Amino acid sequence: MILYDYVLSASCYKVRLMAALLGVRLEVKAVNFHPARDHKSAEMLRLNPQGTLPVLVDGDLVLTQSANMLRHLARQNAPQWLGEASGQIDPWLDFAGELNASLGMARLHDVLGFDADIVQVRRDGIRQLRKMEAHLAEQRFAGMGFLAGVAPTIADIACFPNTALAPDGGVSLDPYPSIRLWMRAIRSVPGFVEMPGIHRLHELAPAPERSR
Ligand SMILES: N[C@@H](CCC(=O)N[C@@H](CS)C(=O)NCC(=O)O)C(=O)O
Repeated sequence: MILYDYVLSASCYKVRLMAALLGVRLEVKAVNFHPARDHKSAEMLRLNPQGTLPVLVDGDLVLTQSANMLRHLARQNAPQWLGEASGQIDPWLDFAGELNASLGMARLHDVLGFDADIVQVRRDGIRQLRKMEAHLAEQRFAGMGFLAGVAPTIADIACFPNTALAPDGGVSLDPYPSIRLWMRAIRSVPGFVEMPGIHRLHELAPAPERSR
């Protein structure tokens, strides 16, 4: 499986993280998203006319949406990551798309100088974080540490990166204790790998072998 990847992209990291947790080796092809904008090159547009990263190629199958990539990896390798009912998972995959448009865009604005209505995207992100905080607090009272139950699913992997990177877009995570506990739980899952800005839980432990 080939992943067209940019190391600083939260959406690409979702796929690298999922693959690592499942022990799936990916052939990672680095695309110079910034500053070269190679994701808009003729070669990349032939692969993905939407001109976005990540792109996952598995034989004849070309996937251009990270949510579908997570579904694909889980279906093939560990269906328990799909959760007990898609009705509990799919709304969170949509929610992850909203986080990408708010917190993700705020970060691209602050880190890479992207054009954005920064006040609006931060406001949207804070509204979504409050919603996630309320849900995770309820989950915790019910004895569940993850978005859709006692075990992590693709819903958690989809929502985790843009949440964890929120401070890079000027949005603090200090007001959200349940979110911070949830992030800690994700970072504790065996096989967890980091990206720039998201560290492993035990920073002093030896780095796990990367799944590539
Ligand atoms: N819906 C897509 C969105 C991915 C996305 O936002 N990718 C960004 C990079 S992090 C991108 O390629 N943006 C194109 C651009 O800004 O030119 C997914 O989840 O895979």
